[in-house]
Amino acid sequence: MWGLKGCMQASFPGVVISGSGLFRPADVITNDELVTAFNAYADRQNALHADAIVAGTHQALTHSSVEFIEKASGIRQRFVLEKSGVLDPARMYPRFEPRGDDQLSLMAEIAVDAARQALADAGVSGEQVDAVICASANMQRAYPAMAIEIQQALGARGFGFDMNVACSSATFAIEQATNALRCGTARCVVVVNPEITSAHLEWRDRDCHFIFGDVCTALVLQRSDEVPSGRGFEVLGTQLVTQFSNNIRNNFGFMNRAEDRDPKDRDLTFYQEGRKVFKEVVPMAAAHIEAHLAALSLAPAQVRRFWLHQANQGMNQLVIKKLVGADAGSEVAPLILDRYANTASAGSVIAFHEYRGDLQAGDLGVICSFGAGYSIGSVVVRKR
Ligand code: CO8
Repeated sequence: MWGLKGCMQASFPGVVISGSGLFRPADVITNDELVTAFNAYADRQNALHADAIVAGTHQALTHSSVEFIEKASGIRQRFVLEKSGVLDPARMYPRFEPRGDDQLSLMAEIAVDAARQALADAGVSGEQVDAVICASANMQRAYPAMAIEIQQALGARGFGFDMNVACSSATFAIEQATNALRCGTARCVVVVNPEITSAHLEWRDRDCHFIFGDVCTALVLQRSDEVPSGRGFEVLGTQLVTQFSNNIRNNFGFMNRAEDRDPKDRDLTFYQEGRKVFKEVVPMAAAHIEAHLAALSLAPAQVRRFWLHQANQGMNQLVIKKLVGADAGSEVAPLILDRYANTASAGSVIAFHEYRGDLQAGDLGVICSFGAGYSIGSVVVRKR
């Protein structure tokens, strides 16, 4: 069927996730380090504005606390690409050297690293790949698409494109890859999720400075008839939903200059109504997974593993309790957010990457993301 254009397959082949990869930065920031830096920043700001604070025209900043972070989120540390800038109280964001157009960009570099691991895991070479989807909550630049730079670096053929559905970028991309493979427009697709969250997190905001970490995940998806039996996870179904919400936003974009905006305006980095997100998204996510499984004539109790989005331990606890009465952090719903924090779209894929080796042929699993948009994506898989 090679060479068909558009959805022209007479019968749809099965699709298999045949490999996964994970790029993890070398730098780690513990909650202790994070809170020490934040509190030093707050003290500096309060000293700078001491008179205005006394006059009541400027609000004093309050200290952050490790206890709050661990209780409210379950996060204990995060990986970041560059920690010295984040922990510098006079700066509070990472330091990246600008690269020339003739150099591989940073986002492509971490994506290529994760993609090569996933290809090695799948036993596939770069030139066998004929589609690259770069799916992430933030792209390093407007164009050319990150995916095309990654495609070239991998020595892949075919096409590449970028897509952004915030925290659900990975699951939405898995559906696009699955559709391309079923339609015959591709035979081997790489999905990469480079999340450089440290560059668009507001590290100076106590309410959210602890939430995110940097990472890149990659998956290889292939037609099932091209993957040796007994390898990988067959995709049984994908289901996506979106519902508009202003509760998680970032207004950074190409219009800012024309709007004469101050680049330091608070709404030009991540901001959210965390409590509303928590309350609204938990029931949506649990109902979504239940409905998706029901559509496949499956019940949650038949699922061996849920690789859930990794934003907040309490959220996962409620979702998994509602579904199967189990605990988040148990082998049914492993947690990785204690070590990685929220890595936007990569979280559920990290959980899949780290907690899939023990599944036996026939075992069922669900990869599920939930986040900004709102957006929810689920992928039901069966170990081959
Ligand atoms: N230290 C000490 N106290 C604090 C701190 C802190 N760091 N932060 C807040 N407090 C205080 C508050 O001031 C408040 O005090 P008071 O009661 O006196 O007013 C109290 O603690 C409680 O505050 P909250 O109600 O805000 O705390 P919560 O218990 O709700 O916990 C969480 C906050 C952890 C943020 C929680 O609400 C949560 O996790 N919600 C879910 C959020 C979520 O999942 N968001 C997903 C967004 S990610 C996504 O979709 C991708 C976006 C793109 C990526 C962007 C990358 C940068």
